[in-house]
Amino acid sequence: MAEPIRVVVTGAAGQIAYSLLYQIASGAVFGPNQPVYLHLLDIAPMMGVLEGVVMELADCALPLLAGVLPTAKPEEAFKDVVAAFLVGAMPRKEGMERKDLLAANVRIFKEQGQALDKVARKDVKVLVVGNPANTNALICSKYAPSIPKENFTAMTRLDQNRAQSQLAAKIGVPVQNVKNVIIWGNHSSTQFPDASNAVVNVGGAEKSVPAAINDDAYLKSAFVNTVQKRGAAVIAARKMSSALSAAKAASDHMRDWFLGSGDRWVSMGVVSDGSYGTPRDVVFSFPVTTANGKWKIVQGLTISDFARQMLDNTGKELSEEKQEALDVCKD
Ligand code: NAX
Repeated sequence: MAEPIRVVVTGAAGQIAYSLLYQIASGAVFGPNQPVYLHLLDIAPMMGVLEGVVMELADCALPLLAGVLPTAKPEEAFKDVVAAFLVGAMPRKEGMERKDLLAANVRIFKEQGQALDKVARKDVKVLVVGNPANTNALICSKYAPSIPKENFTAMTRLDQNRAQSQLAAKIGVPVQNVKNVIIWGNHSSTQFPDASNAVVNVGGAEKSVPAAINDDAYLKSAFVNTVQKRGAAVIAARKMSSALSAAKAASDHMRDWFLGSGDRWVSMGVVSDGSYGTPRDVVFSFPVTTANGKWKIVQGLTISDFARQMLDNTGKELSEEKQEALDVCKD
């Protein structure tokens, strides 16, 4: 058995963490031979609830769970971690403007960036789930200058999984038969779910998804809208936001980053190098491949006029969010 690795989950008393912690502690993320020491961060008023989560983790009797540290102190939570799931964030309250939500969350991620910088391992891999995820990841990285900026990512894997599932259902194949669907841009309603390079295995033969579906209007409108609005549809039905699927997506993202994506592209929000004419230095979701703990943007794809418009639109939103966030950080 390997030595245990330290992994932190923030927002550990919340609903996404409630599913995510089991996945991490059962070996679904770091593999069946890798013990984990879980650090659980939440805010002070949630320590009672967190104690219940700690009890349940013990009651799961998981062989890979080497220990649990519940805390309300970021510097304790981030000490020596190799992986950080930053799930905790301020939820939108009634009457709160988007701007106020951004300001509240940017402050949290500034403070957590500073704490990571001080006490985490320099090779820590950070996944931001808490919204606005892309801009939170950017701010976190900015305040952790001793950690490479490639180590900060934002989650768009839930959007990718939603898109893949929609396409598989439309074609009538199992979900794993569809690959290389892309989420571009922001984890928001401006995101661009793009099936133009996706491929599908139908009865043993590989086909392009646009050829298999043969309905350009569907791929440009109903498909895009369904994926963009899936989060709202889940809230309308469940009266709570996506949690089971969000936790699964966070596990997928971190597992692929640590263990490799194989022959599949995966979408991750990463600090943009300007690829595909996107704004530099915003956290933009691209198709990437991962190997040996590193991600690489898939290059050389053809961008249609429609795609260009969609990429520019979501890029513009990210540039605006970045400016607003930097203004908040000045205070
Ligand atoms: P919950 O409200 O159930 O849990 C959030 C937890 O974070 C709470 O326990 C809260 O006390 C804690 N928290 C707040 N401030 C904190 C801080 N400064 N440090 C540590 N913990 C803190 O929300 P949940 O449903 O778990 O969602 C968490 C976040 O994920 C939200 O921001 C949500 O918008 C975001 N999502 C992001 C998705 C993505 O694809 N990137 C999809 C799912 C989800 O909507």
